[in-house]
Amino acid sequence: APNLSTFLTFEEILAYIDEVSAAFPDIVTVTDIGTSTQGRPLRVIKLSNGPGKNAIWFDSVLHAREWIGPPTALFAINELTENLANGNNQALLNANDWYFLLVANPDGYAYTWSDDRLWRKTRSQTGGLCTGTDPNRNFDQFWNEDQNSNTCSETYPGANAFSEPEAKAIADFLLANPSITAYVSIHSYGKYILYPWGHTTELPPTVAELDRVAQEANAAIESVNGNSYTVGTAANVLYFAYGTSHDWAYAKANVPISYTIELPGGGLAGFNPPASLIAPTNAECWAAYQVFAANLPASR
Ligand code: 0X9
Ligand code: ZN
Repeated sequence: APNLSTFLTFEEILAYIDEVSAAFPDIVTVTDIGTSTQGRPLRVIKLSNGPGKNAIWFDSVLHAREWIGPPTALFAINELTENLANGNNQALLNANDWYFLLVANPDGYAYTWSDDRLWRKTRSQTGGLCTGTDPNRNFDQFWNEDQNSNTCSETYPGANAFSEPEAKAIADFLLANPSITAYVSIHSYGKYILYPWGHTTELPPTVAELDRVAQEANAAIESVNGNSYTVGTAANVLYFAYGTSHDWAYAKANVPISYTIELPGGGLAGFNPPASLIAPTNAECWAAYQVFAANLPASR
């Protein structure tokens, strides 16, 4: 089982992926969908017990400092492998496939362990004064509509769309795998369930469905610890952002169920909660992740 009593380094997360894939070879497939700027694998773990199913995708720590995300994905993986006998977990695995990119920005994540706990961006050279691009501003839909060319900005979108291999790898994989009909990007912090659009306050064509599923997910969250997340379009309930992954997945990969979830904060800066927050967050997130998975379209 993964160690969920503490935060895990990139290497520890890779070691757990090895462990679970060795223990459950009939269920687990491991694929490197790309390589980070500094050469780290973008390693995806797929859980499946049969062909021909639609799938839900999760990524975490696209923003390096948002450490509370990976534990929630590790918890889900554990439920769908080691804990299959518990509750309805077998039914969840029978119903659809599950993909997890646990460390979407491994260079940044490693840097938050070694140098700067609050680093957010990638670690690529920009050619400008500062290092790093925001991978969640680097997707090629609505990219850089706010015309941000400041390399020192925490939301620097890159010299061009998909300059970052971390963003490009997610996009290529979603396009190559149309069975993925739900996209969930796990972030922190603030307790939000956000859906498109983030680049405009206009509502997306399927807002009724996106809102229904998000409200249901929030109701599931509320029933666990009493926390309540704010639900709505990203631009309306949080702020504008351009070139984000959830807008891209919805608009360019035609993924109908597309969310960014902002988990609870903690610690001085909000991004460094104590390890004691892992267990309650895992419990409420697992409730929400099941709701997302239960709402995959039958086909598309
Ligand atoms: O700014 C982001 O990329 C996300 N928030 S975070 O604090 N984790 O950095 C929110 C992205 C959601 N989309 C929009 N707000 N448009
Ligand atoms: Zn984030």
